[in-house]
Amino acid sequence: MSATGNLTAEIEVLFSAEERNTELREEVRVGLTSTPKELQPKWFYDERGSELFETITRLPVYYLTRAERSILERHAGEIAAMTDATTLIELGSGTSDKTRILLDALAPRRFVPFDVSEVTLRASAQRLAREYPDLEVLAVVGDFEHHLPLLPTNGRRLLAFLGSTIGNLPPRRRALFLTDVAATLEDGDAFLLGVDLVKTPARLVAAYDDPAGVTREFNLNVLRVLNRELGGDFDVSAFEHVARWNAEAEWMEMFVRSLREQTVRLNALELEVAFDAGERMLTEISAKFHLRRLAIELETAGLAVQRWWTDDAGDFAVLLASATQGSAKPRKSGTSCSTRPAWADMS
Ligand code: SAH
Ligand code: AVI
Repeated sequence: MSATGNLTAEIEVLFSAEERNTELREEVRVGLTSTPKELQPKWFYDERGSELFETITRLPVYYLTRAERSILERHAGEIAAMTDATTLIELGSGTSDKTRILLDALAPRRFVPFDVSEVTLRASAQRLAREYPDLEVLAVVGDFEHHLPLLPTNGRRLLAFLGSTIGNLPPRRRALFLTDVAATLEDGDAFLLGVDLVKTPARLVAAYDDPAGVTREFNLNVLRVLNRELGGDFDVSAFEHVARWNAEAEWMEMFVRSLREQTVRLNALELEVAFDAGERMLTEISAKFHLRRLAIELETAGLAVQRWWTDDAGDFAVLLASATQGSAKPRKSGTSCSTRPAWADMS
């Protein structure tokens, strides 16, 4: 692919539909037969789920996206000067809406949006390729908990993980993810992380239980995903949306709660699942952070925070980090190792 004049994005699939389906089956079986029951939030994001998330980002009560956008608008120039990256990689990119601020400031040669949700990724990558004709857009369908070692290595890279999506990982998986990020970074690469900060429970609960009911729809949509993809017969109207602040863990929790005693069948899993009246199934945690504690967490994983910025209200933060001295890998000089796909080192 030539580096300029591209109006179409290249798409690489690391997480195929078959692998996704296998993982969905395994995770849903484990989650629905556990006590308490739970589902992984990555299954929210079918086409409808991604659209609902986009609507959430525009809700007055969902301050996260606006706060992060304001930080990027104010500091993208500084971020660009500090990183001087020629490749911007975005994990959990979704529609890459705020990322345009970084693309404008950095003017990188290549953009790599990376997401588990193939439909949304394809559409947003094509849109970006048309909007930025000089940008090489290489979209990667992958899981950021599994596929970081396969990211393209060529050029100085800025690895962005925005939106506080890191908060959707429980602490142990978050630590593993950050260790993976540190192991991925080479000399001169940087990691840009957006995180939501601890604040009053009232504001947090309002952000996850909006009066228009969009978050409710987003949450319940996961049951529709299971109905469609696993031959389920969830009666979505027999469940309600619950959002609550867990003060001890300092995270928001979303559940779907069964309104009555009922049994749900998932044909593809040959599984029948009984719900008690009032029983809750966890569908998402969304951890909220304290900056200094988070900096220590990053340090433990092998990442040194260079700078952080917050919005005027102190609601949200964006941190810039690099691999700690001695842990950054030396930069490869365009060679590819045998376990990496050829495109990963492409110039
Ligand atoms: N970064 C965007 C979108 C956040 S929504 C923003 O700041 O607004 C979370 C995104 O992460 C969704 O697009 C979802 O499909 C993606 N995602 C969730 N789990 C993932 C995983 N394990 N691997 C890759 N992408 C994932
Ligand atoms: C993507 N993620 C960071 C969002 C969050 O705030 O945890 C998903 C979301 N859940 C409910 N509203 C938005």
